[in-house]
Amino acid sequence: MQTILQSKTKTVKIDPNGPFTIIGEKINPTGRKKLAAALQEGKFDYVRDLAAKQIAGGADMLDINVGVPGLDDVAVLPQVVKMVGEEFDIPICIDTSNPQALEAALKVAPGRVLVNSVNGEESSLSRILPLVKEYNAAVIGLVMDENGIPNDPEVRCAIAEKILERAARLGIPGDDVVIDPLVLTVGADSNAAAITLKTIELVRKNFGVNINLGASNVSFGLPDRDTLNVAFLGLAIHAGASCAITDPTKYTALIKGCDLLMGRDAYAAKYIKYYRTHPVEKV
Ligand code: THG
Repeated sequence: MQTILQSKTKTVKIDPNGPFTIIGEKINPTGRKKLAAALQEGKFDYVRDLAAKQIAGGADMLDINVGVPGLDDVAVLPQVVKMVGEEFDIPICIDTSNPQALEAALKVAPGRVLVNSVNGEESSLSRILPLVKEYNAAVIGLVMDENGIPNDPEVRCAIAEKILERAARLGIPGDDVVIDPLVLTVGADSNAAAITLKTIELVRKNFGVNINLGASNVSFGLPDRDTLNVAFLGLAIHAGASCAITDPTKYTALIKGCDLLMGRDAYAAKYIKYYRTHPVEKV
């Protein structure tokens, strides 16, 4: 199972057997007032800056989310996707729940994009999947539906199966559906990460498809988020995740380390190459 994404000239392959694919999370105005203001004013220099910094840090792809209350995402999402697609040579993950904004962005995105996301709700399946097919994209499937996000990993897995079946009916193969087992903060429910880790294992065993996580969700509302984010990424990678929407400016070294420790980096070549270009400062 390989999910193949493209930018102007580059190809990224998400593969269950690694190396792990890093999707930069920072073009997302949730909790970022400066970005929210810049998007509302149509000033994209700060977006450029966030794209450049994440690519320098080691991002393989960039997630683009312009979700600010009151902002016209049908107009702004395609503008930002077009700008990033033209000025940076890196595949894009379009992060919106609005099918109209998604279609407007798909029309102007270069290469082959990852649509973030569809879920098990009928309204989502029937509106998002046909767009994925029409624009020859790949898609992230969230394991939630009309009843919300189930606590039982088996029930999350059943929603993954439903999404995969509905995609297959439209001719979208399992290679092009990346399942997101969903992680919520352990600040609200201390079992949240354990449920997600179990779901990763089940989805991987039952379907063999690629698995994505919005990894930084795990630590919302808690102190020292970096420690939790790093620990969770390590556990999720070992459990079988193949990509994450995360912060490449902080966690790329950890991810390269996990690839090496899991026997996916011959002669430690990628780990050492990353270290040479991103030396660790001594205290
Ligand atoms: N699954 C999928 N897509 C997703 C999520 C998911 N997209 C959105 C989100 N969850 C993943 N992206 C982020 C982006 C930023 C943060 C968390 C998850 C974050 N931001 C800081 C905050 O809000 O405090 C602020 C920014 C910063 O300091 O860098 O934590 O689960 N498919």
